This record gives sequence, structure tokens and C-alpha cells, in this order.
Amino acid sequence: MEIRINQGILALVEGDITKEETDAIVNAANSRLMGGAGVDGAIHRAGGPSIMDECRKIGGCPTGQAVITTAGNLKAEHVIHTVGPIYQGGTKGEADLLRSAYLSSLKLAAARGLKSIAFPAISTGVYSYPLAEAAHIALKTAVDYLREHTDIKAIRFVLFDRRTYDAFAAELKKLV
Ligand code: AR6
Repeated sequence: MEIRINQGILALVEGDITKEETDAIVNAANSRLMGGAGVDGAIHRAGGPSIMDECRKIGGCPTGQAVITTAGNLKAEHVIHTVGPIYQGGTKGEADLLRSAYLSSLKLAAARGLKSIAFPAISTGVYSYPLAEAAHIALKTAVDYLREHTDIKAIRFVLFDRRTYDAFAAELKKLV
């Protein structure tokens, strides 16, 4: 599913983010930037050890913020590592932190002059964020960004399974 918003394209695809050819792919990291399971593990495995070397030098990233490294052996040029919230019932500021993870990544990409970015469904795996709510926040942040800015031309959500793709597609239809 693909829609034009202002001067940009927002796309939903089912697939593996490590195969993306966007200027940046986004990693759903942890605040120590030490690697882990899920998409974080997949990105470090496919990209090779240089990404972790850079993460070690950066040292960490608070929840809701983002940092950038090169992308080792991946086709993308950069990896933006952001940290989504661990879902704890929804009363611990999780929604604001999740929005901030997406927005910080977009702002960092734009500040580096990057034109295309691919996101996974941040916080919806190990961090247990309810899928429909997380999809709403992710897409609203992306749609608003494209409406308000013209620097980034393509935002892709690369969703690992059909259930996640369907949840994002349902939320996008409600938003636009
Ligand atoms: N491409 C795209 N999406 C993927 C891929 C892939 N190759 N692999 C998994 N996903 P998660 P979180 C999906 O758990 O919830 C790590 O240990 C996955 O199916 O990767 O933010 C970190 O180090 C799900 O839909 O991230 C942190 O400690 C989505 O990516 C913690 O997990 C996010 O699931 C972060 O947890």
C-alpha cells in the first residue's frame, strides 16, 4: 500500500528491513545500544560488526531519542538506532515516547540530508506495545511529518509479518 502525501510517499510493505535500499533504515534498539533479539539482532547480523563498533563509541541512547551510524554490509547507507518504550500498561508516557522515537529518527535523517527512510514496527515485539495503538502512533507521526515538511521524500514501514502489515494498513485507512 502506497500513498502520496504532499511531496512525499508513504509506503507499507511486508518484508525484512535488512534488505531495504533506503538512505537509512531504523533499528528498534535498546538504550544501551548493545544489540539484542528481533530486528536489532537481524540488523547487526546482516550489517556486520562495524555497526556495533560505532554503537559502542556512541555509548547509549535514551528512550524516545535516536542516533545514527553507518550501515556496514547493508544496502542502506545508514542505520538510525532509536529506542521505543517498553509497554507498561500505557500510563508511563509510552505514547509520547513512541511518537518521539519516530519523530527523532525523522529529524535526524532530515538533518543529515537523507531523503528516504524505512521503519520497523518499533516497540511491538519484545517491548509488547499493543499493535493497533503502536501502528496509529507510527503512522500519525509519519503522515504529519510529510504534511509539514518536504525534506524527506519517502517513508517506508517494513513490516515483518502479515498481522503487523494488516494492523498498519487498517490504521492508515483510518488516518488518510
Ligand atoms: N525486518 C523488519 N521487522 C522485523 C525484523 C526484520 N528483519 N525482525 C523483527 N521484526 P522487536 P521492540 C519486527 O522485538 O519491540 C531487541 O532485543 C518484529 O516482528 O525487534 O522495539 C532490542 O535490543 C516486530 O514487529 O523490537 C530491544 O531490547 C518489530 O520488528 C528490544 O528488542 C519490533 O520488534 C526492542 O523491542
